[in-house]
Amino acid sequence: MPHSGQAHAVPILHASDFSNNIEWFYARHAHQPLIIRGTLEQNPQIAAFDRPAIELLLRGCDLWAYDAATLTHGEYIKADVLFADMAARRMRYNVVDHSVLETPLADKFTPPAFLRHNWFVGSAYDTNRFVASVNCSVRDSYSPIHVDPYGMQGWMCLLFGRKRWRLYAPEQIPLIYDMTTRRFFHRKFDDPARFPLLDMADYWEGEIEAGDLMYFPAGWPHEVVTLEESFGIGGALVNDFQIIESVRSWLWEYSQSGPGDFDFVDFVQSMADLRPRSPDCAARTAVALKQFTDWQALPKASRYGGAG
Ligand SMILES: O=C(O)CCC(=O)C(=O)O
Ligand SMILES: [Fe+2]
Repeated sequence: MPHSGQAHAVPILHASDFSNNIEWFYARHAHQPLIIRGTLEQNPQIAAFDRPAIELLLRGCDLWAYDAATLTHGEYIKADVLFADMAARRMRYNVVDHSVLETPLADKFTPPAFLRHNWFVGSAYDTNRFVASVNCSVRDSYSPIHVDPYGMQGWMCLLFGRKRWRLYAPEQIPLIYDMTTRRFFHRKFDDPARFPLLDMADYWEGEIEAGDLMYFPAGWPHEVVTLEESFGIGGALVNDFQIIESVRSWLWEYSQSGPGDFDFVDFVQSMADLRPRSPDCAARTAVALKQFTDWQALPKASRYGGAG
């Protein structure tokens, strides 16, 4: 009998468990997904926002929205259209990475201290847009398995609603990914017979609701079901605590689909020079960058599996 994958519950912690101790967060907890309660207590400006308040605040905004069933086909829509859809229970759009900077929410939410050491903040590249995003999902939206780009760590804090997350450690990727099409298993559209190793994948599962923050480490594929219409703020970060994992994940992404919008390695190098957190962090960054130079030194055919 092939062994079947193990299901784990995402551990639940309280924001005060690490208070401002970022070293403790990364050393003790951040190697796996976490649900962190109590984040909104530190954000009274936004904690009081309910559905009508959000609707009022975003009225007239253009939001970057994906197809709610597939997380593909992005386009700009009016927030008013999205809220009308929510009221009518139409399932067309899922807003998951519209930058907060383009909304009146920009100054209203501060990520918890343990997530604020983030090289995306104020870098010389156009990375500020990744720091925080609006998430606005109609009920039953489904984001199929994907890895966030650039080996980003991620988080999402809900103001209202409910979402169920399933996350996979990076080493599970070969079980849930089709090398021939370079795509992850899509639970709604793919025949599981094409993914014979799928049931062997270990995963972590957890639900978040108002006031909960889901955190996941660099390079972890994930899928998300919106169980009730939801609104939240999400964010992405890269820093020297997980820079080895970030560069490894980005190299994988690069080998599958190209380098992306900006020179990630140049970005890592410049931030490593500007913002080393500690000698340990500087050493980790050196290891991370060596992964890249070693890879670059390979013949092109082996870098791209012969297809690039
Ligand atoms: O909420 C969703 O549907 C997807 C969220 C997600 O993938 C993310 O925040 O990285
Ligand atoms: Fe994601």
